[in-house]
Amino acid sequence: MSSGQRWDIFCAVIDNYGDIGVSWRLARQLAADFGLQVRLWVDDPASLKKLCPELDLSREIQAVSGVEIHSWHMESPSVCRPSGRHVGLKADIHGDWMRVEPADVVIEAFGCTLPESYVQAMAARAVKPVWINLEYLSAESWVEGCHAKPSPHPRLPLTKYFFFPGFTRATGGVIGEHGLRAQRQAFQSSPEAIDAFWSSIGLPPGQPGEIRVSLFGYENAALAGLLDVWAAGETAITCLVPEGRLMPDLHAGQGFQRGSLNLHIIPFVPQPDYDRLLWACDCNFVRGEDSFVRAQWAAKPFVWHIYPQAEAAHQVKLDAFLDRYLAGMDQAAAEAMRAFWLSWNGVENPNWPDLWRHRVALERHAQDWALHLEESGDLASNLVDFCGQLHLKHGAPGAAP
Ligand code: TRH
Repeated sequence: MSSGQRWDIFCAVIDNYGDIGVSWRLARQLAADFGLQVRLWVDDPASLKKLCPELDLSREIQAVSGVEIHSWHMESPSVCRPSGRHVGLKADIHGDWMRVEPADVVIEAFGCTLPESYVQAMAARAVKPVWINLEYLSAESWVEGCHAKPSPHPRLPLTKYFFFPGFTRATGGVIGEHGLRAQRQAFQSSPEAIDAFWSSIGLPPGQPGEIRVSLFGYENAALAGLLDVWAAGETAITCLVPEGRLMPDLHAGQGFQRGSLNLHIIPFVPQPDYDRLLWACDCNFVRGEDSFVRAQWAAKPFVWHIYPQAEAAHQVKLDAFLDRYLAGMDQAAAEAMRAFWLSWNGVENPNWPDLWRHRVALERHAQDWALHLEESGDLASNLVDFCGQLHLKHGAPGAAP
């Protein structure tokens, strides 16, 4: 894939910030690290604005961070995905995709369903675009067998490829920008940079002996119990909660002190600042997919609240990740971490003291894991390589193999 090549990413926001979080991060990396011309089509620009405050919601098309962002408008009633989630079919403001020239590579994020007339335009191109369906991240082993598999279109001369993020070399890897480790290490080794970051979100510098925890999430039945344990504990805990649904009655700048717990509501910050928050904290509570990956790159102990799915399908994914992540960790620490994660994803009271007494082992393992992630290759690089290989093999990359 050559620099200057055109890529389209389509993103339908189902809920929360994961779909757009992944799409926006990938779009920025493809533009910044590979010099590609990227258009991001998003059906809910207001969600993107939370992660990217520069976005002007009054404009249909605009360039931000090297990416051309387009509003993508609802055309017809929603359809049901196999996952049980409802998603709309979309068109542009004119409802006429035949006037939009498809890019060289087209990414359909999370099976969001491309507009039919856009697909027709893809098929009409002399050199067919590479068509990628970017799937959700999972640590399950079946992912390796399905990654990069082709699916010929039933009627048109097009092939869609299923690209699975994952944690091994036989998968697509996870998103990780070039130079990320160096950026993180420079930040974490600079007390001035860390203090400047705290100050930027209205917090004083950390105090000796204090533990700083970021707590991003949505409704969670285990929250009250955890706050009680922190309040009753002997160690000073500063808990930073991004403004949102976890504590809907409190707003940025508000908070409370209870026993050893000092809780602050902090602003929901742009994606690059969210990284700094994860890098600066001692432990991070994260969510769905993108914050989960960023916590791994932060190389700090973390706790994942997985996106809940029907019939507890998420439980299998959670176990699969734990099995992979905990392999090679000190056994007592691994058991405490598994128990804590399961309780944070259920309704039992999470046993914080039992987890945190393994702090040193957790920290060491988090650093090893971040290095292991790098070995799997990052998702954007893997995607660019994959599309380049198709191009070499077939000449017309999206044509049936
Ligand atoms: O919000 P999430 O739970 O998102 C999702 C969606 O529910 C989606 O439908 C589902 O499929 C997916 O999870 C698995 O969690 P996630 O993925 O971590 O997205 C949050 C994004 O918000 C992420 O890009 C980080 C970003 N963010 C900021 O940029 N600033 C902030 O202050 C915070 C707290 C988050």
